[in-house]
Amino acid sequence: MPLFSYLCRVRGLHAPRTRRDVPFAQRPLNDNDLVDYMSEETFDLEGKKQEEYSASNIQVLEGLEAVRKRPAMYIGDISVKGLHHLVYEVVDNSIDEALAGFCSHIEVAINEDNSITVVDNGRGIPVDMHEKEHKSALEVVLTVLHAGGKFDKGSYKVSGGLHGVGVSCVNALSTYLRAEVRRGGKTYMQEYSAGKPTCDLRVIGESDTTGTSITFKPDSTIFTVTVYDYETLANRLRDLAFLNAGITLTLTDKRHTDDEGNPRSEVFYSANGLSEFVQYIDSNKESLINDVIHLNTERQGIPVEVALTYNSSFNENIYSFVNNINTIEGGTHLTGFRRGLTSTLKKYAEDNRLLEKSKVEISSDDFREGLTAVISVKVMEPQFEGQTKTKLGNSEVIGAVQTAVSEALRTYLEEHPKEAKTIVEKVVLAAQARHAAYNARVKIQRKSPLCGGGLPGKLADCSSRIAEECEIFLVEGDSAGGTAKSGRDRRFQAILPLRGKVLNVEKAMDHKVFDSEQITNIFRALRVTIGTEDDPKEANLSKLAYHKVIIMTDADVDGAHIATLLMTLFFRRMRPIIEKGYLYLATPPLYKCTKGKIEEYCWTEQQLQAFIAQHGEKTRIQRYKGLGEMSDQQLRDTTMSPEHRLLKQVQISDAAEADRIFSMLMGEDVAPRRDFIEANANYANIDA
Ligand code: 0RA
Repeated sequence: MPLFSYLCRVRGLHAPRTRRDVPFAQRPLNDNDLVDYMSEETFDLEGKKQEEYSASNIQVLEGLEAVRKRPAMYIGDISVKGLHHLVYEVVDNSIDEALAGFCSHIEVAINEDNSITVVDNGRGIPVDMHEKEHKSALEVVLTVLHAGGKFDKGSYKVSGGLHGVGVSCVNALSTYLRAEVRRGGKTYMQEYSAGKPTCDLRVIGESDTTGTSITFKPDSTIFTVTVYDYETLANRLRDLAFLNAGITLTLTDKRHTDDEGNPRSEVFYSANGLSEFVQYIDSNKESLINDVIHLNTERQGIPVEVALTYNSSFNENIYSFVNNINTIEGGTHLTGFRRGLTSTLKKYAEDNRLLEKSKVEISSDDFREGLTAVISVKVMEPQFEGQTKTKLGNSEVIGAVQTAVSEALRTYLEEHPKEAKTIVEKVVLAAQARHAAYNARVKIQRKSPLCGGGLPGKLADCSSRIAEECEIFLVEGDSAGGTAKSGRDRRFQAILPLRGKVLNVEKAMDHKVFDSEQITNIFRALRVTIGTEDDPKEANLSKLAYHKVIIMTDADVDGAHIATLLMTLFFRRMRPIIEKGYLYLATPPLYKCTKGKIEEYCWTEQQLQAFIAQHGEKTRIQRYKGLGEMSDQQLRDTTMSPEHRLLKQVQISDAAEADRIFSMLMGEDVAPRRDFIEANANYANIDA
């Protein structure tokens, strides 16, 4: 497997979504490839389709049959994300029990058959008879939609997955579910299949402890992927440990054992919550101040926890959560945080006459350069808005976060004048750099304006102007670029050849980025502008000409490096392109095998061996060292044409983890990079 696909798939930034569109060729698929069949089969919760199914429809289709009929409506999708969502749904119930003060340990196990067991030491789900339903409370929780919080009205139930649908949905979507409750001196058990009980609730033993254990096996007739990804679950449990200080979460993978027979296992625990979260995120960066500013309080009945620090980079890095849900699109809590930060820092700097020597005007972005922060609020009735329903809308949260941040920050600045001065100096530098970048940009745009004939000379554009169907290949090297040009379908495929190394934007300041011809060519080809007066860092995609941006590099170490540099460029400067799912990696084959008239392309060593085993001796094996070795027709057939190619979609599953990895891979410090590559060397098939 090429180095880059490992780097971006298994860790924070991964490219798991492969399109099933290579019928004739063998493809590099194995259990670890998180295959997704999203486009046709998945029902999209967001967007237009949702409107067709209003609340009234849900009531008509009452019961768990509705969940089985329209699973994506309840858990988002039926592929990788939805599969992992089932685990979060069960764990969230245990987190609620912990937040209520009754549970301290939550254990998650991936069993050998890819079923999941979640065990907690809470009070145990009640097992007494529920009057109205004529069922045990446990059975109601497991078989009635949204029944989760019914018994505990007074409790503070705020944890909950994005869709907050409850454990009954998990039951509906599992071929098998077993619940064990330890409570009142006894152990109770009941089993289910597809949401229906297969036996009565019964006592199976005694117990001097309390707690709940849920084992479930996702239904493979519903989910397109049924193999759990360790890293994905580990990242979520790590987040939960930081977000809920004091709770111990463990993850055990029983599918793989080491030489001594021990399964892979990790414990996630944080005594200091967000303070440690921020340190973890910045662990590969050079810090600017030694402290993490941490506040944990309640304003207007809203629990607010914030931690922040500064590093020497030029990136702003804020992660926000509402009820333990990562609010990728931000919202009112983020607004409150920014206002509190800007106004307090500005006032401190003015009062102490620290801004006088800066000759440039300071904008609010300047206060956030090098900032890493995590914001976590708990809101009783959150209103989620935005494209992916991950933007908090509750307006009362603005003031709560703003005052909490202002007070804590003011106190910190007053008590730490040395650190305060360091931060303000960084802000002033950011303002000066921004002005320098602006000037550099004006210069470039005068030379070759972005709009009106400002396309780079090397771009071989496509003829269609419908962005939704257009693709651009960013191709390593002029010669491969030439092959790609003759192999493409010029109606909707554009080619931009890239010569030499791409600037590492992780280390470069803005004006250097806009000085790089390579990078400005990419911006101009895509018709992405960056740095308007209103929002100097935000990429503007309103004129984006292609909805597929495909990185096509050689399948060797250099190619992997170029792909990583390009992904860094998109991650740091055009993140919305990744978030919208527009960034892809092409996967050229490694071999072409020929036996008589039979021709097959191979992407892995295993496929090659399989071909040799099947066809015996006298097979001709052609090893592709680079894109340039393929003819235009071969490149089209294997890598470019939508009928046959395999594209990996680059996704950000966990922005904080992706940030850490990019900082490490692309930053100054060599040691952690070497450790990472060594640790993953068995995955990274570095070519001889
Ligand atoms: C409602 C009431 C009580 C416990 C729970 C729910 C509960 C649910 C889950 C789900 C996973 N683990 C859980 N642990 C507890 C207890 C009410 C009482 O004991 O008075």
